[in-house]
Amino acid sequence: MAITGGQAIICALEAEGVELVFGYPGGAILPVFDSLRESSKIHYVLVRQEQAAAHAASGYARATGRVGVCMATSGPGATNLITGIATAYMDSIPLVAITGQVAVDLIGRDAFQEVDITGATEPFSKHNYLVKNVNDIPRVIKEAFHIASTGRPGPVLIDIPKDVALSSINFKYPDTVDLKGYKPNYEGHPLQIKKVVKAIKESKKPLICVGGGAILSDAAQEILELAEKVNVPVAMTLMGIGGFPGSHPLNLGLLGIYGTQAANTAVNEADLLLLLGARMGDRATGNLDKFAKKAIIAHIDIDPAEIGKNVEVDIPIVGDLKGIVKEINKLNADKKESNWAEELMAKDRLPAQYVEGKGLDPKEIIQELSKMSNNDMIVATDVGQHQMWTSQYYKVEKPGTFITSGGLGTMGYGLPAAIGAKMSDTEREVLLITGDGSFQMNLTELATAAQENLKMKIILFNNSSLGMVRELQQQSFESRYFSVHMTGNPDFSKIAEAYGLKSIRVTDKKDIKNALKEILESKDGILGEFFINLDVNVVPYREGI
Ligand SMILES: Cc1ncc(C[n+]2csc(CCOP(=O)(O)OP(=O)(O)O)c2C)c(N)n1
Repeated sequence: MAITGGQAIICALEAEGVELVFGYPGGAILPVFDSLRESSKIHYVLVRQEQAAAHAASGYARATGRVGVCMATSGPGATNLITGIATAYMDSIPLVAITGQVAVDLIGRDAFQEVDITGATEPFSKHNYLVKNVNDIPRVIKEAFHIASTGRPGPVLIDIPKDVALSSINFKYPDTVDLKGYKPNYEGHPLQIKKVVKAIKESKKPLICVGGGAILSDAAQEILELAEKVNVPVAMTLMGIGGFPGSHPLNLGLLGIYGTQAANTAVNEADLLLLLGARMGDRATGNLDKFAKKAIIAHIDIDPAEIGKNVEVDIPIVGDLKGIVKEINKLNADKKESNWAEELMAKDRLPAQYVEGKGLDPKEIIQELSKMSNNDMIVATDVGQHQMWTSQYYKVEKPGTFITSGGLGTMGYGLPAAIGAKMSDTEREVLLITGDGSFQMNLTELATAAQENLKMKIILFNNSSLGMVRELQQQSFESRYFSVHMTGNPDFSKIAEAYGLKSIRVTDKKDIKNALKEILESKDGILGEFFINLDVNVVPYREGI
């Protein structure tokens, strides 16, 4: 039976098992939306700005491991998606973004709301398509989901001209994908795996560094087995948080410029460094000339382009982390007698920076929260000091329960990503930790949460500043503060109230625990605003990196 291109898109999404689409309408995408309206299988979520649709799809993807889907119209709708697509690309998050486009014969003629979105997103999408023939729709959607979710995951954009979505097609969804030149390699080379095991056996000071690939490849259990079996300490990158239990005695914490002294010293002293699904960006390595100079470095990653890109590698292995670590575990490297990094761990990892009397201590709030909350709760953050304090002091125990923009560092990511995570399972506890700067970037999404009846829990660290930038100005520009004072901040409790959320304001140290208890136990949506000390910095150490 012939259906329209718009209907074909929705049938294809249904065939992919899509249950949620986040989007915003406009003229060019209307033929698709008209079919989306009729779907009984897909729940559609209208956001308040397209960027949030991409972030929400990303939050959903991170919480579920499935492909997130967002939709927008042509021109400004599509360009508003860009930040979300780039954010997902940098963190290897599987997304399919569908945009409307002007009719095929208008392309290139500066038609109303025309923008070359495939050209614009080319450098930061895993792949993209401009579909000029309605008969290509089933194949393109099948390929898009395959590309987004296999190998190293990432965002794929599909641009659909309006006339294509209105044309008719005899719909048949393909069962298989055949993409020449795209065959991700999952099996690690057996000889390389043997080399790693030999290196582990010979090492006296082995160290594991876990990256986001551990979560994407669902390898946390295998990594735990390896670490415990051989007694190897574990450091992690920001994206690796959750890839190894936060309170495990072998966990050294975050690596890099915002990392712990223990993790950074361990990298300097290790004689073997196993990089597991970590792309070793500059924030994780610090000064490359000093990075892991005493170590043999083995790097396991699904993306061959990552191996040797930043850090020189002695034993490269391309393939799926989960399967490869399983193989390493089978080859039985003996247990090391001593945990060589124990002494490092015993040291205070991140000394208190608190100055009494000028607002609350963020470290204390996060540490209390970590103690009081359950392991299943998803914590999403925005970007800034609060993000780093959360990654330093909140003990994330399980993969997929820490959602943050690591690679692009996108302020405004937190709220829509938390909404996406919450939409994946509304019974699930989801808590957003944000700053007054980041929160204001996308706080209109509180309306999306209200519309979906989501009981959002939000902790807002209010320092009336763009704290992270202020800290950089303090350290590198002799405290010449500029453009970091958030004068004109609204009364956030009134904002919360306006969107139907309860709110509490915390200014006194003695109220921290009760406030956190109230937030954690709340069955309604709640915003807890903590007035924190502006003089607390994130960077405690720069030595050793
Ligand atoms: C979209 C975007 N614009 C600018 C920045 C640069 N930036 C990084 S952190 C930061 C300040 C964040 O302030 P806030 O959300 O209040 O968090 P705090 O650092 O105070 O905890 C800024 C401006 C960014 N990361 N993202």
